Amino acid sequence: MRQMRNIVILISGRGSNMQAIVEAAKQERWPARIAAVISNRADAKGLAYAAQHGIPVLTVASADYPSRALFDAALQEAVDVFQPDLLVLAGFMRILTPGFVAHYAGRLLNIHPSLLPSFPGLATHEQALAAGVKLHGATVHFVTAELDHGPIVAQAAVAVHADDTPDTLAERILVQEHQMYPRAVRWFIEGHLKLVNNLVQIAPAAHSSSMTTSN
Ligand code: NHR
Ligand code: GAR
Repeated sequence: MRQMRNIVILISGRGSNMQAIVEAAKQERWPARIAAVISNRADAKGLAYAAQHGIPVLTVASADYPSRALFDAALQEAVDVFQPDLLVLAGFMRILTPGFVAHYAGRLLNIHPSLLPSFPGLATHEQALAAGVKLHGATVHFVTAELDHGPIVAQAAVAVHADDTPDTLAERILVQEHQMYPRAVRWFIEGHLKLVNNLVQIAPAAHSSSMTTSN
């Protein structure tokens, strides 16, 4: 039997992407365990789901730390207890310091709710509506020091409707996120994802063994 990989997931809120990953790992019998779910906020709703599913949960409260460097040091210490092969940001809302990002280089993924490189940062659905784009979506990327600029792993697009609000758009994109993010995490766990000249390559075997996204 192949060695089980450890996945640690960082959240700040609802945790629906974390939940999608937990469910896919179980249903598809990944050679991986969700070793821990860690939040930077004690009130993150997603912690209850993870705890109910027997996953170790803990909070490292960013509000308790006087600087980003001190918070990231505490977070890194908490994460490394679980010896992660992969660290997954799932609705995690704190910008991470270059030192933290370097420690997890090549094993740190994020899902961002826009078609990068358009609309990095916060309030992406408001940004998309203000720009009048007809397509919007989400991007899975490796995390680098430069916010929302790391190598792109996968993207899913949805149509923007004339009567969309930020909430209706977010809801339509979230459906795609829940399909795309577990698939990307699975590719990584199975060793099908690699970085070549700072671009992501995905082995053909990974593509053919799972659905492709289309809208
Ligand atoms: N850190 C680095 N270094 N690089 C990335 O690409 C990162 C990152 C940390 C988080 C997620 C990202 C997103 O997908 C992410 C990518 C938070 C903010 C932010 O401005 C921006 C982007 C992302 C996450 N956070 C505020 C801060 O001062 C706090 C906002 C809040 O607490 O509500 O950290 O969108
Ligand atoms: C998701 O749409 C995710 O892409 C986005 O927040 C939502 C989190 O939902 N992430 C960010 O905005 C990161 N800054 P979830 O907690 O239910 O997964």
